[in-house]
Amino acid sequence: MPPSPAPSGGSHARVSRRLTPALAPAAALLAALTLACLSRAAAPTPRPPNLIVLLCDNLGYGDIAPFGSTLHRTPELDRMAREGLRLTHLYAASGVCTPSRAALMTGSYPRRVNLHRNARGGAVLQPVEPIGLHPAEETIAELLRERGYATAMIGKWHLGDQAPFLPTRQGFESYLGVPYSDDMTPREGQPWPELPLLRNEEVIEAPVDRDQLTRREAEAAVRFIQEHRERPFFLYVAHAMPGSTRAPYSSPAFRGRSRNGAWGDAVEELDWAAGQILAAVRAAGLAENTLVVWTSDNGAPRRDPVQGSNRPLGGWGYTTSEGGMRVPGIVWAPGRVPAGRECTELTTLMDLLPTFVRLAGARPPANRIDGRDIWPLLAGEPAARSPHEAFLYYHGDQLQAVRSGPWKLHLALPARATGTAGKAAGPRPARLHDVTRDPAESEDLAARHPEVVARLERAAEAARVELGDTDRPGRGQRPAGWVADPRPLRLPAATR
Ligand SMILES: [Ca+2]
Repeated sequence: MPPSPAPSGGSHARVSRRLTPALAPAAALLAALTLACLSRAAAPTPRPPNLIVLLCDNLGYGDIAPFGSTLHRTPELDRMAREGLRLTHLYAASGVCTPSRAALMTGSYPRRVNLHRNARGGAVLQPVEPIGLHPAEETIAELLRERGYATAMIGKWHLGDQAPFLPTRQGFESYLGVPYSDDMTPREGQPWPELPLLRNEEVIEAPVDRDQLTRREAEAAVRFIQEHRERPFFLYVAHAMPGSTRAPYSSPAFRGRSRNGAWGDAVEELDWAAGQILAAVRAAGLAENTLVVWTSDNGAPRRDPVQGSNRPLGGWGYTTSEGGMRVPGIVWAPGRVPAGRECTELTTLMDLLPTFVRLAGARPPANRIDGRDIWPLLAGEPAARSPHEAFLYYHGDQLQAVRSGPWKLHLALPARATGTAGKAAGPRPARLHDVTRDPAESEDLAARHPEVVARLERAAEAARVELGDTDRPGRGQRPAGWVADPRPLRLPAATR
């Protein structure tokens, strides 16, 4: 059953209705802020670090040399990894774009913020959707901005294309980018406009020249860094590449240059972009006070012929396989994060929010979140361990697997949600893997370790109570935002 898109009740509360109750705790918040300001005045803290997230779209675990690619040349990321830390058990909270990005921005599982599916039960938000990330959700950008950070977003947002859901309404002082995926272009029977490039809330180009996206994103990031030497900043660059098309885009300087067709060209331009951004940080004299995270929103999807690689992980993007949800991660912060190390502890993109809040000395979010502070792991503290007792693999609304320590249990399911359109496949039995030894998930150890299966099933049940599963609501879910009259994003009439 696809979920009802009905605005009344259910999971998608009207934006306006949700904003009023926020006034009640305002006095308490004001008091807390005043206290925070007073204590800061009494004991001035050093300038908190600049924080940069570089996120790629659909780039696989095995697509870059620091994670084993011998096909793509990624010299800039090689250097970043030599000077920084590789997170080799880093998970996105979903195998698809919108839920993964919602989790990164809010530190919460997609079901918690109700962006685990679109208004028709499909996997990701489409153009002209009535729903988006609820304006009352506190994003990384809002928490850091409140702490005095300059904030900017560049690139693919994909958390709602209507005005109340845009990055500028979620804590970003400026925005330049495409509001959703690079393949969401006009098509028969849909109200989808030409793919727009937005500056803040205004369409400045449509259709945008997709060949130039990575280059322009990198140049805008460099400019932002140059202009913000004097003030701590949070910069979120969500590259639209290699993206969702059969022939990813790259600028002429990179096209036809790799050994892996259009996909490889796009990956190598993303490597160049990372190099430009790190060089700008160094040139601004900010290397000793900046932390950069480079990662991807989910694994490379299955394509014929093959494009990206998730090797040595099993499975493809858009699924709950390791290849779908484990992503490459590099953390670079010279002098703070020790160089040339690997972290094999389980971490997630949801952990960025609480970790950044700690580093910035910002206020933690008022609502419950699922991410944990992983600074002890990033700093290389020898006794540091994963703060996650269990990690949950949801596909759309369905809980499909749980990992704890080395063990991943694919739950027994009467019908398995699959694909990006919310379709269901037949039943499947439980399977247990030690994903630290068997990243391809080929050897089923369920019969040999019934006690582990039972423990992970208990963890799954606890997750269902809090976050829900399929049609069962969870007590910890919060509504998505909703608008009554979604409109396509178009160029202003005068410039069309
Ligand atoms: Ca994606």
